[in-house]
Amino acid sequence: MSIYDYLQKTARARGACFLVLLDPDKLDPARLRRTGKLIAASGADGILFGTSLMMSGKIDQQIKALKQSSKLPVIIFPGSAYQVSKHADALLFMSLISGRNANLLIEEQVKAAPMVATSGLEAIATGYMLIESGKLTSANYISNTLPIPRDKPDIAVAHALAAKLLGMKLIYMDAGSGAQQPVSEQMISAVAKHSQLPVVVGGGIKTPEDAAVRARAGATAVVVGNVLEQDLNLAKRFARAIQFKTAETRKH
Ligand code: 1GP
Repeated sequence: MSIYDYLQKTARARGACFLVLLDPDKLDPARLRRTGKLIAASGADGILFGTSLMMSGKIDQQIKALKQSSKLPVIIFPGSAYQVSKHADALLFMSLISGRNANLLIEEQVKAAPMVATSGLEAIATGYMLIESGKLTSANYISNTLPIPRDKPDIAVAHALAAKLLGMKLIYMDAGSGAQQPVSEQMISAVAKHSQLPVVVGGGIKTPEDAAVRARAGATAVVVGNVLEQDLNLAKRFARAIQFKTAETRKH
């Protein structure tokens, strides 16, 4: 089964998928396998791997070690054309559609395309939107773009519809890593309902309650990064909150 189908099937069964975001620049090489094992033991549905900067240059080894430590799919969430590795299971082939920076709308994709095409990776065409989050995030600064205002779901819907008409298969709404405020449930439900595309949401999700609200609003996958970098033991609680159908089945 493709990763794209796996994400949708898992979301239908569990409520939403729980994806843990790992930043290659912050990974301790000595603990990589242990990190992978802990994530798998938490009940997560997959690992997203990527960063808006990239200092490490060792993504092949890092992804290999993660793949050896668990059966979870590793999906690359690239900040640039350099973040491609054939050892992953899939790659979000993203265009930053909320911005008007030609470099991130199409240029990085042109540079990466030959490598992605020969890698054998499943490339998931993704419309990536940055949503205003209360403070300047690295993603906004590095991308040199304006985010979509957080209280304007109609603007987000128009972007998602354009992405769908252009043939994109997935929408990622991101408030940016460490965002003050995560994407609102109103915006998530509006985009999911009108686009009928699977929606991934992340950025600034700090508690299982924050995550549960976003899963129930109609996200196909909820991404948590920063908070788990501080304490990976919290991952189990996030899994239970995001996979709300599983928890409901357990109660009955
Ligand atoms: C950022 O969506 C991710 O691109 C995750 O954000 O690190 O704030 O959880 P956090």
